[in-house]
Amino acid sequence: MEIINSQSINVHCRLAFVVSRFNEEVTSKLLEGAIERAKEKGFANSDITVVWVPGAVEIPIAAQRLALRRNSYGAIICLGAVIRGETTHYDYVCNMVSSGCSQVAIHQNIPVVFGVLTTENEEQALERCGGKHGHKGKEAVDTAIEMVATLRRLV
Ligand code: INI
Repeated sequence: MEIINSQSINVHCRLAFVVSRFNEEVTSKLLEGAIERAKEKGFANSDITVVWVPGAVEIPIAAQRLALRRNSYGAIICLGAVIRGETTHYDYVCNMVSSGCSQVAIHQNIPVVFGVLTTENEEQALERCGGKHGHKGKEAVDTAIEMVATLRRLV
């Protein structure tokens, strides 16, 4: 029996973050926690690239460009916050960012971690970046590391 389970296996690679500026109060917290977790896991500043984009809709094209820098990054971590209360095109924004990120992952063969919050209001978003619902930025880094380790074994 072959079982591949790379949970809590550490890896070394470079990490790229794409972060949207829309709802920056939330996304800056996502990024701060994510970088903190990466440092805890042994990543140095020189291992980390951060690209800011205007909104969640712009995340996939930046992720795609990063993926096209072949073998530069083990994973691309996308961080954003789409809040229904502030937009009438919430569903369009959610669909564009989620399907765009998964297309980059599949077509460019690189883990693209979806750390984009989709919530009804800002309070729910803040609860997910260091509040009672944990920290989705930190979880995104954990997911990235596990997927890099797993995919290294699936060659
Ligand atoms: N972008 C977000 O990241 N979050 C939002 O909640 C949001 N709202 O509310 O509209 C949002 N809109 C901007 C969008 O991502 C694009 O930047 C814009 O449509 C230009 O393409």
